Amino acid sequence: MEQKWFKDEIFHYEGLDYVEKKRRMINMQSLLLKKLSDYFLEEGFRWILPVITSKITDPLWPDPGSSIEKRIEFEIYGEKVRVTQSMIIHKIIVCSLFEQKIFTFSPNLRIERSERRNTGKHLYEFTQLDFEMRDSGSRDVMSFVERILKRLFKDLIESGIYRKEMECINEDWEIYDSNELENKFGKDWENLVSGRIDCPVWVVNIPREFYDYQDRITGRWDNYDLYLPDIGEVLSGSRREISYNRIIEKMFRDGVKTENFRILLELSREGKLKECAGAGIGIERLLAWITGEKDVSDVQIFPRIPGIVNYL
Ligand code: ASN
Repeated sequence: MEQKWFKDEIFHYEGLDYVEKKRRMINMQSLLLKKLSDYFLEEGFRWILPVITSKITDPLWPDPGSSIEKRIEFEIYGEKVRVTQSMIIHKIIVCSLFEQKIFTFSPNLRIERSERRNTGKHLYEFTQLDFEMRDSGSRDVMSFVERILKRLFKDLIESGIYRKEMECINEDWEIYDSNELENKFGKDWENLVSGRIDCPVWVVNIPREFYDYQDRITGRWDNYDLYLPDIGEVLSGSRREISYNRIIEKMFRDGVKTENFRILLELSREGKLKECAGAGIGIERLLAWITGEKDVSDVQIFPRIPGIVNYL
């Protein structure tokens, strides 16, 4: 594939308009990062730096929403390491062993299939505001998220940045079960929901990776995603699975290799994993939603569109 400077070489052809657009985006990005980090720090979270390479990363499997075509693995110092797909395992460990509440702005590399280049919602490199809370459950995380996002919307409206749906700050956001949505919209519910809502909505009980808590008897998943109008899923998280037997059982069920998760398994066998819950907010999607950009890559200074490798 021919290499590009930026998407459509717009940087060369559209000159100043393009530069001005990117500058506005950088300003908004800077404002958003400042506000979010202020809210987290004020709520008592500790800010940690991200990891880029590790022997352990999120398997992103099984997950109905994922389309990973390649997991990046290489050798350093004679050891095989992976590039972070999400810091989920690190978050659970830090939260269990060291600090009650933590957050990080974590770059994630997810080599999505090229077919996703036109969705306007997928990137092969993006950043999540990933956080974790000890002694907490789903309700705690969901109400915390509503609190900070409503605060953000209110602050944005006050600074003259407006979207109609930002007015959804005086009500509780609705909660739908993924089964209910599948019955209503079919298997493709994830892509249809965002076009049919006027306020942010929660979707719960979504079958996916071993680290999300699943009730052994009912089979119900204690997890949640937040959908925003137009842009779709902007946050995903769960109460965590900390029981050694359950983690092992689910890894076998899903064909996830246990040797890749040795430390996590040791800690859970020794009873050192604490009850915790958390989530990750997709920064680029949130920014695209706030600015009304149709394509999430437009908010990146150096776009990372699936299937397209730029010069920068
Ligand atoms: N950040 C998500 C969580 O906290 C995990 C992910 O990105 N796959 O559950």
